[in-house]
Amino acid sequence: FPIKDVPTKPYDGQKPGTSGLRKRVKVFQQEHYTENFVQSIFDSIDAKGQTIVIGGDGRYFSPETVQTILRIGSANGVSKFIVGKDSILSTPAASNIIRKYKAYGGILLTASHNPGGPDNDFGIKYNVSNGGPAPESVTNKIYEKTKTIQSYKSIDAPAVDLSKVGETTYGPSEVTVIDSVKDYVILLEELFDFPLIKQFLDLHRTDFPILFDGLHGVTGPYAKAIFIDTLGLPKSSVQNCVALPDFGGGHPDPNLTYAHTLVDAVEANNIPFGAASDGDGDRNMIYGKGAFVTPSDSVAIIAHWADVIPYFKKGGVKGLARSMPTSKAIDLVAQKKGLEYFEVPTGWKFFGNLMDAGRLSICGEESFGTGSDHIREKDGLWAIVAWLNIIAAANKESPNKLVGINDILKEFYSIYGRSFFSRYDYEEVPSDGANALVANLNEAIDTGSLNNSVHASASTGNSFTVASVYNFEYKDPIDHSVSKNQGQVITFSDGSRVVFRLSGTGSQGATVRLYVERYVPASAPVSELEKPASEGLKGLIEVALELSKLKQYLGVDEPTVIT
Ligand code: VG1
Ligand code: CO
Repeated sequence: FPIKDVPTKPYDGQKPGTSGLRKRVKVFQQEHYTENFVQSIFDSIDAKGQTIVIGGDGRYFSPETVQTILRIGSANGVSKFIVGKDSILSTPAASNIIRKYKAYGGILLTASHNPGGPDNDFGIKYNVSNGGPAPESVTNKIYEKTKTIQSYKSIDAPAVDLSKVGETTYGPSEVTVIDSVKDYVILLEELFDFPLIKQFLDLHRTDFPILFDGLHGVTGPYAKAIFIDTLGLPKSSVQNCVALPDFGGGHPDPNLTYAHTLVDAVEANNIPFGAASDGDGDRNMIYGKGAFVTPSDSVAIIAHWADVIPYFKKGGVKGLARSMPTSKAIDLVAQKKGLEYFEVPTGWKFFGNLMDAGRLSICGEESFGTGSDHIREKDGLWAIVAWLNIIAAANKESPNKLVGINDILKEFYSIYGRSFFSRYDYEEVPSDGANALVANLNEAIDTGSLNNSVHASASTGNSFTVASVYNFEYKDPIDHSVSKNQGQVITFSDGSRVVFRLSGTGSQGATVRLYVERYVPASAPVSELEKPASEGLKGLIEVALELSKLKQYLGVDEPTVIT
C-alpha cells in the first residue's frame, strides 16, 4: 500500500465554527475540499501510532467521507480506527467511545440539527482525547493549515465494509467496526436508576405513557434499545426512529417549531411526557401535554434533583455551569446548594476543561443542550432519561398523586423563583445587516450611550432602565485562554437581561440570535410565576427590539424560530 502525495490547493472559509466545519454537501463534494480539511486535522495533531474514532449522525455523504478519512488517516500513520457501524455514532456515543477505549481523538461527521441530503448540510468536527470538542487552540491550528495546504497523503486501499461489525487489516492500519449502540446503553445503565424508572412506567402504562421522537436522526436505534429493549415499553413509545441520511426531508432540531411531529402527537394523544432529540443526538426537548420545559429550567431542575440520580448520589456534584445566554436558574441552585458555578461562552467545548479538573458535574445551554461529566458532549437521551429518573423518584415520594412535568416545574418556581427565558432566531439574514447591528451595539458599549437610559414598552407599560452594556469575554480558569467577542449583553436594573449573538453553526448568510431573560422571585403571586413565557417577556422583548433597531438592520419583521 504505497502512500501517495496528492497535490491540492487551499480553499477559503474552512474555519470551524461553534461546533466544527459545516457547509452545504455540494461544497464538501468539490474536488479535494474534504480531503484538504481532513489532512489539515492530521497536520494539527500527532496521531501517529494512535487510535482514532470515526462516527457521526449517518447523514448523506457520511459513508464516502469515512473512507476518505481511513485513506488519509492511515497514510498519516494512524494505527487503529474504531468506526461506528454504517458510519453511525451519535455525538454523545462517540464521546463515550473515545473515552472508554482511550482513543487519541475522534472525527465526527455531522451538521447536528441542520437538514441533510444532497442539497443540504454536511459537517466535520474533531474531538480530542477527553471525548470533547477540540478547544479553540486546536481548531485555529486546523484553520491555519487549510490556508496553506499544498498536498495530502493517501493510501490506495479498498473500501472497508462498514455494514459488518468486526476487525480488518487496512494497509498499515487496523479498522474495527463496532456496534453503534451497545456501549452507550451500558453507560446510561450505570448512571441512572433503571429499575426505578421501569417500575414507575410499568405501573403507569395507561396514565403516564411516554413518546420519544427521533426526527429520523441518529438517536432512533439508541432510543429503541433504551425504551423498548431495556425499559420494555410498547413500540408506540417511539416514532420516527429509523435513522435516514436526509432525516426524511425534515429539520432534525428539537424545538417547538421543527419538532412538530412530536408536538402534534403529544397534543393529539394527550401524552404526559414526550421528548425529541436532534440529528446527531446531543440535544433534547422535554414536552408533555400542556407542559414545556425550557432548556434553561431543565438543567437547573436536574441539578436540583441530582440526589435521586445514582451517578451523582455516588460521586457527588462538584459544580454547575451554563453558557452565557442560558438563563441564570442554575446559578440559583448552585447558590442554594453551596456549589461552585460558571458562565462560559456558547459551545460545549468550553465545559471540558472544568470537567477534567473535577470542578463541574452538570451543565447546559439554552439551545436544548444538557449534560454532565459522564462524557464531554451534551447528551440528548441522557437528559431525557434523567427526567424520567426524576419523575419516577418524585412519584415514589408521592404515592397518592401522579406527579408530572408541570408539578416539577411549579415546585421548582416556588423554591427558586422563575427565570422567564426566550430566544428569537433570525436565520439566513444578510451578513451586512447583522454586522451593522453588532457594530451599533459595540458603539453603545464604547460611548456609554445606552447607560441609564429608560425604555418603556408600549403594550405592557413596563419600563426598563439599562444598568450595563458589555461584550462577553471569557477567561478559562484552567488553561487561562481568553475568548473575546462572545455576544453583546444588556442588563437592566430589575435584573432582566438581553443578549445578542451571531450564530457560528449556520452555513448560509448570517443568523442573529436574541436572548431575553426576566426573573420573577418566588415571593411573586402564583399567577405571575405561572404565566406563559411569551406573556412574562412581552415588554422586555419589545424594548430589546426597539433598543437594538434590529428590524431596521436586518430588514425583517419576524424571527424564523422562537424558542
Ligand atoms: C448553536 C447553539 C449552541 C450549540 C451549538 C452546537 O450554536 O446556539 O448553544 O452549542 O449550536 O450545537 P450557534 O453558534 O449557532 O448559536 V449542535 O447540537 O449544533 O452540535
Ligand atoms: Co446536535
